[in-house]
Amino acid sequence: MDRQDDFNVSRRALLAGAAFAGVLGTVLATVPTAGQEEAMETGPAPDLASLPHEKVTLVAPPFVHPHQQVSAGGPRVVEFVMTIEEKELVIDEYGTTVHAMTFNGSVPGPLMVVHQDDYVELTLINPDSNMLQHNIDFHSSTGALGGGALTLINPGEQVKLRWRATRPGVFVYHCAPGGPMIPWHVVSGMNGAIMVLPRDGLKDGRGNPLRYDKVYYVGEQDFYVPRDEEGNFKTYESAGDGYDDMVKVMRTLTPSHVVFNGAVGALTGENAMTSKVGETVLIVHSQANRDTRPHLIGGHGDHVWQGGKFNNAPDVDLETWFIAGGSAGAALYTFLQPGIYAYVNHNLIEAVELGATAHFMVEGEWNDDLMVQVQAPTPIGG
Ligand SMILES: [Cu+2]
Repeated sequence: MDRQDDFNVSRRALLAGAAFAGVLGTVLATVPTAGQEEAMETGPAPDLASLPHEKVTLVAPPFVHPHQQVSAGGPRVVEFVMTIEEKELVIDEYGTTVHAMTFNGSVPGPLMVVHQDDYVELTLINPDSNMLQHNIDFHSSTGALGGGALTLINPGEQVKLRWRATRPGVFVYHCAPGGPMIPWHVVSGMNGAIMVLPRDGLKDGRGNPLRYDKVYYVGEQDFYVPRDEEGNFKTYESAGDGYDDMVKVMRTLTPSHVVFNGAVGALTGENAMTSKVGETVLIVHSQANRDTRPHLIGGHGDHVWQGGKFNNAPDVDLETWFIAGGSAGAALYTFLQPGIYAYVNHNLIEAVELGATAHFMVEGEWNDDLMVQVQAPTPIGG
């Protein structure tokens, strides 16, 4: 078998997931049969012709596309397009490279924003330049494996899915092409989040409106990069070539990297998020695979939806909040002091050794009432 044949076999095997079929594959296989597809097509199609349609252009995290916090009218059909990109990504300062699988080229994929009761209409494109079959499972949607059963596409295909955003909150979406492919694609970067705002905007637990001046989306990603005998991170010709080694690392449940926005340092230094004293920032934080615990060093969570669901009253004045693996959370904070704030996963080993650290660069006037250095460091007794 020459190299080209080898490539073709591995491509076909990966597309079908056949090379990795196991118990999980049987349990979680998502490829619908014709009968299953028919069974899913129940209920009257909504009459959407009279509703306003809005095309939204997605932007790469940590930024978020422009949107209204309070909806000006009734439900809309919000149209998004996402292109799946399999691409090499450098994930740390040592040049460690992975074959990432991405929604729209970024890890995480872009944050989508709609309002409760809007229809989300997504065109998902899997270009022919990709090697693998992909789909999308929206945790915020209802039915058909979160859309996963209706969106499974091969390279060279596109699909359009529509679902109604009935529950307000921040929710994860991720690729889930069946069996062992599911965790592999998710920990290769194929996840993101959607924010479904209440039509009349966010509220505290007493019905008072809460607004933000700025929103940032921080997607946390665990990577499982195999090492060679000398302990150096390995690189592979293709995602498929690295599959067996990567699964061995994945099964240790010990990530080699835990990062924000796809790479160590992607949100620090020159890439820091910015704010000003007096500005209120909403931080949406997702983790599609693993528990995490965000903490803003030197600040707080004024109002935090730890579970990420806006029908629940937010917690107030939190020091650290919990986001369960496979979910997103949202924290609102008004900066009160200038300076550089580290925003971390407060498992500090993951923050400092594995990469889960971001920075906020905050401008403004220092408030001595909140904190002051009463005496500079001097010799003891001086
Ligand atoms: Cu995928």
